[in-house]
Amino acid sequence: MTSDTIAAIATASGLSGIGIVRISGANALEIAKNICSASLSPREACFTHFIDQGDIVDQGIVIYFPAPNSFTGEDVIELQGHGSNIVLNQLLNLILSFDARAAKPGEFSERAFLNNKIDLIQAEAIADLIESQSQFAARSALRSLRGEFSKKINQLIEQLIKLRMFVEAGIDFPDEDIEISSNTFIEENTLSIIESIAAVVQQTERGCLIRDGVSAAIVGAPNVGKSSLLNYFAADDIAIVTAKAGTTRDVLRQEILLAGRTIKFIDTAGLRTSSDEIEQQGIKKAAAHIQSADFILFLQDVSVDGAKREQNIIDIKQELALFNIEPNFNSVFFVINNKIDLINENPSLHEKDGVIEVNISIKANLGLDLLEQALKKQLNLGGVEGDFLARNRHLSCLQSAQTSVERGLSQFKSHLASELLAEDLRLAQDALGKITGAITSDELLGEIFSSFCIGK
Ligand SMILES: Nc1nc2c(ncn2[C@@H]2O[C@H](COP(=O)(O)OP(=O)(O)OP(=O)(O)O)[C@@H](O)[C@H]2O)c(=O)[nH]1
Ligand SMILES: [Mg+2]
Repeated sequence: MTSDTIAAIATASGLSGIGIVRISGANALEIAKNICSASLSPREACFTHFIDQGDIVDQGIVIYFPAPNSFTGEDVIELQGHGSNIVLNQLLNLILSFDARAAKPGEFSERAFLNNKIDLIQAEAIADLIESQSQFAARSALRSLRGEFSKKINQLIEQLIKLRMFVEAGIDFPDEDIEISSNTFIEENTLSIIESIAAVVQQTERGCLIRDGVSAAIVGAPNVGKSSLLNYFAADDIAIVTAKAGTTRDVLRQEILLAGRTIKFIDTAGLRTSSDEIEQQGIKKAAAHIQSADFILFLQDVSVDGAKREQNIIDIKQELALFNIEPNFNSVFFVINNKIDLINENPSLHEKDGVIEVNISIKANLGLDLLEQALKKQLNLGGVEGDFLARNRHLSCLQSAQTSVERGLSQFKSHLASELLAEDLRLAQDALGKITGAITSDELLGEIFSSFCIGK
């Protein structure tokens, strides 16, 4: 248990009906008794005056949550006053004039974690829930907060512990005839753990996409309508659109909500070999964004002679390679043939060999609904109802656990190296322990909680 008492304003600054100041720690109750006129009963909302040496600072509600049944696991007092920055700061300063100090960002959640009220995944989910940008992300963060992700990691850890027991028993008692720890049994169980980890890795990858949002890079030759497409989705004139090729030089980003999910559109400089230094720089900058994009919207102008229709992935990749761009191999490709108004064609959509091809006119507003539906479909493929929210940190720990177990299995298969397998299983368990916080370092905790808001 941490000994000092912390306090912070827990609500956002600004004008609001109610503002909350929170106190946590051993002195919380004593401080509340000093400043509240009401007598306090556990978990009861009491109307009170907040008093500073005889002066009434504000009036409101006080609630006392005695340890250990509080958010932090310590004595917690919540003072609900009026949502005025002046009043709330006065109240906070009054509290700090007793034996308490201002809380650091995330310190309430950190204490909840240190007092085993929540694990690290759940603590991170609190911050992610507060910061979520879409309904889908909020719902998924709530699932993590409710422990659904933690349960999966704990199940993997249990599976690993059981297997480690058998493997280590075989090492310690090699002469005993422990039938169940036969080589086949160990091999089969290790393989089954690898499969279980792989399934959670897949879900975690989706969880990271939910947290970070899906990115869609709009790519293509100059003047094909890339910036017009960005403006269409943003429903605003974010990018300059002109008939002059080479208009966009910088990378432009816009987050848009589609089907309850956040999608980050990235407009890039038109790809062409140019002697203009600014344009070259723009293309270089675009490359990095295109390489990491989840969706690549490859735009072309159908009215231009020689515009290749029915592009396949190989053609597009070859074209991008000319500019040293190698897209992420998981990227979903959309070929968007724009300006069909100029050749009097009807909008349409085809899916072939992993490429989604849509014929549209941004100017004449033709086929944009088809494109939007195709994007929504891809977004939904990426997220299954029941997904939880995850961070890249979780994914890399899971991947490192996966690598350890795979290495252990291959050494066991080729050399019957039980000791090496046992060590790799231990490493895998440690990696998973870092996700839930069973194993932590001060550095990691500092990094995680410092990104929280104050009062949480
Ligand atoms: N006829 C027609 N013109 C279009 C259509 N979409 C865009 N345009 C025009 O094409 C020109 C180029 O559009 P932009 O959106 O600036 O093209 P871009 O791909 O961003 O161009 P750069 O930034 O130079 O690479 C502008 O004059 C647009 O009005 C369309 O569907 N039909
Ligand atoms: Mg442009």
